[in-house]
Amino acid sequence: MKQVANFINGQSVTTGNTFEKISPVTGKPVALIHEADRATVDQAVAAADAAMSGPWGKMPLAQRCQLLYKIADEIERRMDDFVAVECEDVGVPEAMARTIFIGRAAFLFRMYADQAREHLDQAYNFDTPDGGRALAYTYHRPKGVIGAIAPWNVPMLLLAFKVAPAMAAGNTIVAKPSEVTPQSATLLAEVMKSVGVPDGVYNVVHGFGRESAGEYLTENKSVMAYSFTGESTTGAVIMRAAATGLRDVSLELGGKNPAIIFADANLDAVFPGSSMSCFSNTGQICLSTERLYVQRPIYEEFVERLAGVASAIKIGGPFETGVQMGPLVSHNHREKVITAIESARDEGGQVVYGGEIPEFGDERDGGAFIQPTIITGLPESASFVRNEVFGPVTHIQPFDEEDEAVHMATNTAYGLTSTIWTQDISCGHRVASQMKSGLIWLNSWQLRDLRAPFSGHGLSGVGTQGGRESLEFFSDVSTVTLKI
Ligand code: NAD
Ligand code: 6OH
Repeated sequence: MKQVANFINGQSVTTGNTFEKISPVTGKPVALIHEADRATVDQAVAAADAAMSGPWGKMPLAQRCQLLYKIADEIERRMDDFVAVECEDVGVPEAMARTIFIGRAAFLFRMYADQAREHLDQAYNFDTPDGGRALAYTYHRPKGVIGAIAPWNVPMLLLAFKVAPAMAAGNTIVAKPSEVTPQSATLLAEVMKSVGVPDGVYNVVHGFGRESAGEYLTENKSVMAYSFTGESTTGAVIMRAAATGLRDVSLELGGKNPAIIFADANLDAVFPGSSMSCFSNTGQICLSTERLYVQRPIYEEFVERLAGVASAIKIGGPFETGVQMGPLVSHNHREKVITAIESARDEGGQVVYGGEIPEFGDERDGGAFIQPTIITGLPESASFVRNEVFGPVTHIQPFDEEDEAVHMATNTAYGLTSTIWTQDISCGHRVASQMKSGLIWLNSWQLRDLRAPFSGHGLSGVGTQGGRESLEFFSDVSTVTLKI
């Protein structure tokens, strides 16, 4: 079987301890992953630390940026290889892997190269109290070794959100991909090597969280900051570990994202938009919508039509013609989603569509598939309405007045994204101004300029990602002031 090794100081590093990567499409093992023990993780951090004092640490910004461009080019040249491993690991339809998972990841390496040149240093001249002038300018220095701990839902893109700005700002990296999706981070190591990134700048360690590579990485005090994407509870554990030595954290965490659909909305746009926001990547996108609030005059029609859209979604493996939705990422995760749907039934919810495991009559029956699922009739206090499920599930609730919708939409400890559908521009902006979330969409979903800031409020995160914001996180800044 295919073996996936760690990557340290430019070399593949195998360990005596392997675990299986199981296909979410068939349930069969597809690769053996070499789990890093504490000594292997420490070796990766030491390599990253040493690389800060090597050619990388002395490389001028412009040259670093040229390397980032080459990485983007090489990712695109090897697009088919990346798409193959993301499809194998996640089970996502090929077209989505190509455009979002890998296409956007390549884009990020170019974007951060441009942004680093534009934003890293600033200068101000100003009046002094004695009537003279002074000049203040900044140095942005890399923080050092960055621990990049990534989730399984959009593996390459979410890793690139960390690695590209961290490298643009001159840092070195130890990446810990999810144990469920280990392959694209390892393929990225091949890219780094082939374009001439100095050894030790980008390292990969494989393994789990607790008592494995993730925890060992958070316990190594030579790591100066952690960029983490994953569950809110894991974020809290990492923040606690990073407090030792006062190391910095950037946390992109879970969500329970609402959409408010007003009766005047353009329904021709709302249905494809809502279907995408609830079901694309099998609901496993942090930006996904799990709560829909629909104004009463269109509520009945809306539920019926969305159920129709959900029932027409073609479910299957990544490379099947016309497939729109793949499996969940793993059988473990499907158990969690099924448990959440059962809890919704127990709490009085009606499953309007879905909730079942589809039958194919072939090897896909061994996979982790589930139907897109629409539920109605739950109180706001129900666990299904309050807690993130992270599957192709949504709850639809009617509302009468704007204030009521705003109240229900914001009645959550999370604050990642909100979506508003209305043709009344004033209403749209009024409601947007009251949403407590990092991203707010009006009449669209997932439309992003990746230079724009993105932060999670409340349980959804700590810190802000974006062009300038990410570069700031990965830098230590000094201000030099000179009296002229
Ligand atoms: P997770 O928290 O289980 O795991 C994320 C990563 O952390 C994995 O690499 C895992 O091995 C590692 N990890 C787990 N425990 C650890 C520990 N104690 N110490 C160090 N590392 C540890 O999350 P997941 O299940 O992989 O991802 C799904 C979650 O991620 C969802 O909650 C989703 O909302 C969230 N997410 C958020 C965003 C965002 O931008 N806000 C984006 C994508 C996913
Ligand atoms: C978290 O899952 C974020 C995903 C981001 C995107 O899919 C995107 O396209 O920006």
